[in-house]
Amino acid sequence: MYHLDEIRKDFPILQRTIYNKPLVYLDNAATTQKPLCVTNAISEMYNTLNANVHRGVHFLSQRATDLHEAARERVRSFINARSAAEIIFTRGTTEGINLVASSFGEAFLSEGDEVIVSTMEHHSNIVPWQLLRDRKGIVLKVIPIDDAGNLDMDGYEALFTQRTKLVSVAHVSNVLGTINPVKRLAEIAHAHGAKILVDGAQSTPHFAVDVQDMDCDFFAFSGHKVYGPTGIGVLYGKESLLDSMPPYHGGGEMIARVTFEHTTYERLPFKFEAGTPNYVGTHALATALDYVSVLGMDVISAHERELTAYAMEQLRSLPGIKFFGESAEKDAVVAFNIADIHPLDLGTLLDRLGIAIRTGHHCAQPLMQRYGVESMARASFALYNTKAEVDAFVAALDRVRKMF
Ligand code: 7TS
Repeated sequence: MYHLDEIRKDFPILQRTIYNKPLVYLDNAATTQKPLCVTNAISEMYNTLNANVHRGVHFLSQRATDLHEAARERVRSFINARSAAEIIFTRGTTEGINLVASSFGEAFLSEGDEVIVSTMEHHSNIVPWQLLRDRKGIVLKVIPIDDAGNLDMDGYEALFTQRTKLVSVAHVSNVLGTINPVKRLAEIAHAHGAKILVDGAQSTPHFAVDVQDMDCDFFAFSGHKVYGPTGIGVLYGKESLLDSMPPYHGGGEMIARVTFEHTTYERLPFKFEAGTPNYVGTHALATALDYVSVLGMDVISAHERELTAYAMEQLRSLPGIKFFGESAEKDAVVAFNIADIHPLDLGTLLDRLGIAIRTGHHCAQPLMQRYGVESMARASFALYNTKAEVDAFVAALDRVRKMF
């Protein structure tokens, strides 16, 4: 059973008010709120176990190292990777994608080689490839989408040539909520001899992910979107592929032996983890993954799907509403505009009523261009949101709409 009242007690921030109104937090795609177990894990780590990892023989360093490496194993099982050597800790999705662009790009891409992304990508899955284009002269190709927000699969397949080396796509769009058919995308990429990176920033918080089943070559996600802390994320890569790639950053932790003439590198995953890792973050992330796993990803997913469908249904009754993203495969994100009201005005007025939504281009300007708008309003749901909150949101929206 899913006891929302109990679950909400785990998130202290949900008890607070904004302008004397109960907080209705619907900006979960930007970042999720943190359960007490996660914030406790952080303070406990600093208060009782803090020491740098992988270098001390002393008790605290060894204990901190154990927790850090246990967190890696926890992440491995969460996304069902084959080996913990395939789990690289990063600062977040953005760093993971930049790592691949830099390192895979260095090893395997040369002038004229092609990388495929999609129209619905977040800027963090566009700009790293453009930087690589500036450095190396690669070609960036874009999968078109239909009006409902589905990838055009024929258009996708038509993009491949002999020069296509990598596909990099979002698992779930942070604007449209579309759940992309990543397993099929991977099959097609592999049939053309290309690798595939899946941006899991918006999938890991919402449903169970299995990197072996989807057969992606890389998978990136952010801890802070899945109830963990900021500043920690994960890049998964297939071991043989990671092995064949050069380091991303140089420094401590990533070396085997250094002389002024020559340096050899550590084995995976340390080769890609230069410098003191965010071992407090990894432990807190593992705690967050435990939290959602105990609730059950399937149960979370069912709750959020129901809430999203309910929100769409309620919103549909408002005159002048226009949705962006109406795929049959849709996750916990609802992007919309209403009549001629500027989303910024909408967001500001809703905020005064205690309701937090996101407005703007959502770091997906090419997607805004696809729909011919500058900005959208977006409500996004998490495991702790309730139907009563959706009702409050819809009522507030109706009130604001009538003011214009
Ligand atoms: N990819 C997708 C699909 C995202 O939604 C985001 C963040 C990122 C990558 C980048 O993640 P980061 O943790 O490295 O910053 N998306 C959003 C959003 O929708 N609103 O704020 C951040």
